[in-house]
Formats: sequence, C-alpha cells, structure tokens
Amino acid sequence: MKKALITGITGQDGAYLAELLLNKGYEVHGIQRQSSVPNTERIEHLYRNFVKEDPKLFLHFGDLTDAASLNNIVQEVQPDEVYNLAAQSHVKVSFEAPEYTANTDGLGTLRLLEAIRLAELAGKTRFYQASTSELYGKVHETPQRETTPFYPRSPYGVAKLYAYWITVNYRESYNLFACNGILFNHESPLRGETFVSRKITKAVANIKLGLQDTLHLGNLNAKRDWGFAGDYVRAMWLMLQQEFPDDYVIATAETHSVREFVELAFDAVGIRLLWREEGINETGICADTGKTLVKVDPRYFRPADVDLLLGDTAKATRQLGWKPTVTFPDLVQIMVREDLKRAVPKKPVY
Ligand code: NDP
Ligand code: GDR
Repeated sequence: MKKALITGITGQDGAYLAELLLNKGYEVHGIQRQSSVPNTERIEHLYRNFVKEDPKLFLHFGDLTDAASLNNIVQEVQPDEVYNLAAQSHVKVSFEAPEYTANTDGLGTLRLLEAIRLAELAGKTRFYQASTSELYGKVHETPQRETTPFYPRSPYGVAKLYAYWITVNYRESYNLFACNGILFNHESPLRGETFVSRKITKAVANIKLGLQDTLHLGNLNAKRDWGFAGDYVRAMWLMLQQEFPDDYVIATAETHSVREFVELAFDAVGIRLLWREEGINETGICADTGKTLVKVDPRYFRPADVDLLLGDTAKATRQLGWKPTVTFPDLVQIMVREDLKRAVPKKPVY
C-alpha cells in the first residue's frame, strides 16, 4: 500500500486529492494547522467513510513555517509521495501579508524538500509542488505553456516563483522525483469563500433567496482559465506516476472574464443582468426589476493584477493523457446549485 503525505489537506485541493488517493487504496497522511476554530470541515466526510473500521487517513499537526514539525512528520511517515498544497493562497492577501506569504509559500517549500533530503528519502519519495499560473503574471505569450517566461505580479506569485525553482533545483541536485504542476484557476463548491468564483456563487444564491441585496466586486475585466478542482487533482497524481519527473501546465484552454462569470451565475438562478457604466463605479442591474445587484468597489482592486490567463494543455494531454471534464458553464451551475442548497434559511423547529 502506498503512503501519501498531503500538506494543505484541509484546503479545497487537499480535500479532493485525499478522496482520490483513498479511493485508489493509499494510506493518506495530512498536515493540519492548529486553529482556534475547527478547520477540517472539508475532509470530515472522509473521516466518516474511511477511518472508523480500517483507518487509512491520519492527520498530524504541523506548519510549513516550522521545520521541526515537517522533519518529524516526514521521518515518521516515510511517504512514497508528498503533495505540497499548503500555502497562503490568496493573491490580494499576499499584498497585505507579504513576508508571511514568502515564508509559507516560498521557504515552506524549501523546508519540506529539506525534510525529505535529511530523512534520506530523495531516492524514494516523489514530490509534487503546487505551482500556479500566477507565475506568468504580466503575460508575454498567450496561451501560456511550460516554456512561457515568468513575470509574477504579486508577493504570492513571487513566493511561488521561489518554490517553483527550488523544486527544479532539488530535482537536478539530488535526483529527487519532483514535479511542478502549473495549475490555472480551479474551483468547486469547496472553494474558499473569498475567491471570486465562490464569492459570486454564494452571493447569487443569497440574493436569489432574499438573504443579501448586493454583490460587491473589484476588477470585472480580469480573464481567467477556470476549471474544476476534481479534474486538477487527478493531474497531480498522474504527474507522480510517470517514468520521469517533469513540469506541466494544467488548464482548460478557455478564458472568461469575471464579468462573464457573474452573468452566468445570475443566469443560473433565472436573473438577467444588465451593466451600467458609471466610471469605475459600474453596476449590474436586474433586467426585470431595475434593482442594483452588483457594484464595483475599489476596495477589491489589487495594487497590480493579472489581466489575462489562458493555458496551453498540449503537453499534459500528450504525456499524461489528461483532459478536463467539466465545462465553464457547468462549473458555474454546479457551484450556484450547491450554494443554493447551503443558503436555505433554517426553518424553526417549533
Ligand atoms: P486553499 O487556500 O483552499 O488551501 C490552502 C491550505 O494550506 C489549507 O489547508 C491551509 O490550512 C493550508 N495552510 C496555509 N498556510 C499554512 C501553513 N503555514 N502551514 C501549513 N498549512 C498551511 O488552497 P487550494 O486548495 O485552492 O490550493 C492548493 C494549493 O494550490 C495552494 O498552494 C495554492 O497556492 C495552489 N494553487 C491553487 C490554485 C487554485 O486555483 N485553487 C491554482 C494554482 C495553484 P487551513 O485550512 O488551516 O487554512
Ligand atoms: P486569483 O483568484 O487571484 O486568480 O488566484 P481570485 O478568485 O482571488 O481572483 C480572480 C480575479 O478576480 C478579480 N476579482 C476579485 N477577486 C476576489 N478574490 N474578490 C473580489 O471581490 C474580486 N473582484 C474581482 C481579481 O482581481 C482577479 O483578477 C487564484 C488563487 O487560488 C491562487 O492561489 C492561484 O494560484 C491562482 O488562482 C491560479
């Protein structure tokens, strides 16, 4: 039975990946941060399904900023595969907490690689690094592929640039089987509520049910290549099953604006939106009632944003046989539907 260690198991991708690996018969170990409120909501169903009779899922307290915890866990688990998904993953937050982001996302990756090397596991353990399309930032080539030059536009992107190259360096220096998955945006009903996709689908569900009046957003013109997280964790696993380690772009090869995402989400609940230009204070109006449902709020603008991302998946298709299965309209529908279920106000029990 293979053993996998997942950092960031309590996040969106960690939850999908843990489920995938458990279903493949892996023993899965995850690193969980200490938190004053429960942070295992996304993996609780896995505990129920897999832990009771024959435990296959184990959680260890640790932190990417704490080398001792990583060394101990890697030494104890002796994993066949390590998936480094933990990160301060919010781009806008990285402008407000740049040093912490660099420490976790950049140096944290180094600490984990060192834990593998010091445990003398470089010849056994395979390593996946959660790299990102944010590396491309100010793009000089569209679509972006593995050879497109990097030009990150945020402290998050810069920290992930360090993580990308230190992963390549450990592959070349210590013969570690290490891969970078350069993943473009991927979403799901498990997406954190402050990322734009989930912020939109949650607000649309609330507005439809009369629980919220307006959705406040920043840059509506940014374009992203949005896919479904469940498809993307499959690509992570595939990378570590190849004969040789390599780096891969994972995307849908389609790009859509934030504005289109908003329109489709409202469409999914039967609301047609019209846009009214008022300088930067653009608003989205309900075509039937004239009510303002969307407002642009400069608080959500970033000091520097990434305008356009579009991935070229030729290498992943050719070498991994990987393809996305969920289309953009279906992804928006799935997320809105789930948020509608969650938003239903609880009826009094008496
Ligand atoms: P999430 O933000 O949902 O999850 C991040 C995870 O990292 C959480 O489990 C979080 O724990 C954990 N974490 C944060 N800081 C630390 C730390 N200092 N030590 C240990 N664990 C920590 O991210 P996603 O699941 O969406 O993304 C997974 C990875 O993929 C991230 O590295 C992200 O940067 C990268 N990525 C994501 C893309 C996307 O579109 N989703 C695209 C490309 C790359 P807690 O639950 O306690 O907060
Ligand atoms: P991103 O995702 O920065 O691409 O990083 P996010 O959903 O935060 O933003 C996408 C685009 O939407 C614009 N936007 C807003 N964003 C947020 N969060 N909130 C808003 O109100 C809002 N209004 C407009 C943003 O300006 C941006 O252009 C995600 C993360 O998961 C990273 O960890 C990952 O590496 C990349 O995707 C690929």
